[in-house]
Amino acid sequence: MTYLAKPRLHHPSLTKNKVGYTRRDYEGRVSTLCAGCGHDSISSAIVQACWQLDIAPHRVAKLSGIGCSSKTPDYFLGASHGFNTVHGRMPSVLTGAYLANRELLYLGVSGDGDSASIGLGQFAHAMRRGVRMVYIVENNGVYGLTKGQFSATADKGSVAKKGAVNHDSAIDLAALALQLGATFVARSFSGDKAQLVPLIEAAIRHGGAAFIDVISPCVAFNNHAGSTRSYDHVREHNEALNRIDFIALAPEQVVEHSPDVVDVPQADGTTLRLRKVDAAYDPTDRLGAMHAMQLHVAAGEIATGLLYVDPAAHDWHAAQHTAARPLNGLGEKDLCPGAAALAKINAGLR
Ligand SMILES: Cc1ncc(C[n+]2csc(CCOP(=O)(O)OP(=O)(O)O)c2C)c(N)n1
Ligand code: SF4
Ligand SMILES: [Mg+2]
Repeated sequence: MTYLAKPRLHHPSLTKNKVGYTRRDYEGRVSTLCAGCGHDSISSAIVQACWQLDIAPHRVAKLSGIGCSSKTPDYFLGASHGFNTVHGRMPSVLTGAYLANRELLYLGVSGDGDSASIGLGQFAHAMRRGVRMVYIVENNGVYGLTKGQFSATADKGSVAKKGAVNHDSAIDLAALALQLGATFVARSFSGDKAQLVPLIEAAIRHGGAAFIDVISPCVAFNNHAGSTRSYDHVREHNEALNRIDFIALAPEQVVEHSPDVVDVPQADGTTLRLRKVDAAYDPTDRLGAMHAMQLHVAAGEIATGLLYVDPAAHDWHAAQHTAARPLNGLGEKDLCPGAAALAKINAGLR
């Protein structure tokens, strides 16, 4: 048996971010995934985004389901809170944690099998409720962990490694997230870190349910000719709609203006600057985004970038008028306010 461990010591001259951590402090254990698996590139993009945004690792909670993709939280943010739930149940466990403590950053990591098959109902309700989270699906079109069966996101007509053809229609999770009311919907490719890292950063800053569908090739079972999730196919058919240039901390920092630039104010006071690749695409128009995505699917293209963002993000806590203080910070007096308070509540219900 090989024991995989990373050295704990690192060079003292490594650059530290504003909260005093080096990039290595955001790493996890050595990955046990296949060499070349797209999922490892996504882990690396998450590390990069959290380090660049100066997020203290102990302020992050990472949750996942079951699958190679759901194993990845072990390979990043080793000093964060983590919960590897059961297959397809990440969203409900995350929702509970978020309701108990909204002060953490919630990262939900899932697979296409985990979210589009057994967990489809869970995915749908997290999106429609606006649970504030970054929901990343590492989408390879197969059940990698159980040796390469087609998943529900596999394209109709796509060919499996041993030649079987997929006859079922594909579920497009990004299109579904849009229809369900998610306030941030993006798609990217694990092989395009320059696009993916800023998208993850923007999702972290977003004030509601942020969904990113990341096409992430499975080199063991779905990287051959005839697959629409192979590295070659995605590189050839990737149509980037826009690029996130930067996220400004204050609106006044955004100065330069040009017709191919869209500035989207965010709920937390920051401004997201998008550089358009497709001049006609408006990422703040939900209906337009739904239509454009269908056109790309019909043309056999994979539309990537920030597909939709609602500047007025909807957060479930705001809708539920819940207490701002985390439940673990409430004392006996808060939880048991006494008979008089109970009588008042009861009277109000009569
Ligand atoms: C309740 C339950 N049903 C089925 C399984 C078997 N199983 C494990 S992982 C998996 C699919 C994983 O696919 P995906 O989410 O796409 O992750 P990937 O491995 O492709 O990253 C299945 C069906 C399980 N672990 N639990
Ligand atoms: S089986 Fe596929 S998804 Fe799983 S680690 Fe290997 S390449 Fe990645
Ligand atoms: Mg998969």
